Amino acid sequence: MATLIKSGMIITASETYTADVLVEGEKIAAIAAHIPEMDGMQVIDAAGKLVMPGGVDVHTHFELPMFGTVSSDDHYTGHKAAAFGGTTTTIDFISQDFDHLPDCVAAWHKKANDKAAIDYGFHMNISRFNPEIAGEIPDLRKEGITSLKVFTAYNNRLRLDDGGIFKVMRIARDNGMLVMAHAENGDVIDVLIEEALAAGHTTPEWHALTRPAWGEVEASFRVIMLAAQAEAPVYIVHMNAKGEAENLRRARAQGLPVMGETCPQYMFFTIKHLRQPDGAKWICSPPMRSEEDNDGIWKAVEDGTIQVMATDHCPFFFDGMRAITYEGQPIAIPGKELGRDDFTKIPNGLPGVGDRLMILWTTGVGSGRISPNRFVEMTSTNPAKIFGMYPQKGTLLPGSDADIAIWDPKKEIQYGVATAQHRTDYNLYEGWKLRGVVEKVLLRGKLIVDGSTWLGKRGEGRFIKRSGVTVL
Ligand code: DUC
Ligand code: ZN
Ligand code: ZN
Repeated sequence: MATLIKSGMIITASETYTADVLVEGEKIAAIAAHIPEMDGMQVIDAAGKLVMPGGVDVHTHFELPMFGTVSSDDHYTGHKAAAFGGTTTTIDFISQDFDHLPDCVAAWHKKANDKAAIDYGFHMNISRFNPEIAGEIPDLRKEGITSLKVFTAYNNRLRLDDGGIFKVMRIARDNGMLVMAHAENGDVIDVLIEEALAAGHTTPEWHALTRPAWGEVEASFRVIMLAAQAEAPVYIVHMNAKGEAENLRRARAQGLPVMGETCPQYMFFTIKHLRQPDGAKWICSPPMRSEEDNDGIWKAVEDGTIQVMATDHCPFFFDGMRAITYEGQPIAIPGKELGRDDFTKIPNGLPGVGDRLMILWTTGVGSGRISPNRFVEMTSTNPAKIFGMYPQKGTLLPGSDADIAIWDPKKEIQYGVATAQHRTDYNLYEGWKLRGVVEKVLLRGKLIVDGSTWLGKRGEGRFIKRSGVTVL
């Protein structure tokens, strides 16, 4: 069936104009000032509304095992929450749980395939490295996986040493792949955690105090210098410290192929939130930092230093002993209460995949800090370009997938756990007043969100095989 979206204000990364959008099948067929209505077309009147490409969130962790529990959104519930927030594509991280990479990939497909309700791709974590793994990395391209995540922290679990990271970067360079880096100083963190626990410090704020911003500044600089030596591009995930953004700015000014991502939580929250009685809600890694760091990240968002706004969506219940109702059924999943007496046992991660766009619209566009085009660039176009999905995803062009979010720019809501669709019992933005709300969402031409009605289905999301990456 064809769908005609009439008279909306089209916003892309580069343009703003009023037009009609014709969708035929799964694709955008035409965009023009006036497209005649034909018999049998579904017509959506978008006069006074904004029409934007569906969001692309390249950093999620659905159903991720951690500390004896699992992140509480799976590839269905997380996709549904994303869709209600205007996001139509996500990229999740495959854990290196088996000796061989193809087995790891197969396991993640098994988790996602029947559940996926929006389109999705995968990055591969490289958390153990040896000659056999080195030989398997290039074959990931045949699987449509062109990005690899490495860690400078989580000693004895996920971390590679500098030599390993350097080798992975060279393999990526030679095969047109992109290394993504989680940059904290794992050695210092381990020393500080041991000392904190020995001194009897068990509360959530110690999560932040044992992961200092200086470690992030140092590790991001190290990662950039490793990439320079490997003559490879690198993408730094979840940037949160002012000095880290300064590293990125300087490296880019020097012409190095370095890119960065941040997430909304690092623009609004600080260690003060961890000191609240419900501070565990804000525990994720890297941690919340200071107001100065928030400002430094905002500045890097405003001046173009940071290319991508993602989420690191990895939710846990605040009180996993108390059930919530999800799609009419009670459900409780162990969560933050696991670390009530010890901050090192609090599962790391936050909800965010459904919040990202509406929070950034109000705080960024609504306040005049960023333009609507920059908003689309950071949340949809740049992530699609960098991770090899553009122009299939990330824009509104004839031939692109008809992944479209229609927004009511005037509608005001009070946001919170009751509004967001994540499968968890809290929301970081509880009570925030938002102006500009996602109203309808199409995934490849199919209406999956219509106001508060969910029309999407498990299994209708499609795996996106990516063929390359782009350095911006
Ligand atoms: N950080 C988190 O807080 N959770 C999941 C993974 C990560 O890097
Ligand atoms: Zn990370
Ligand atoms: Zn992450």
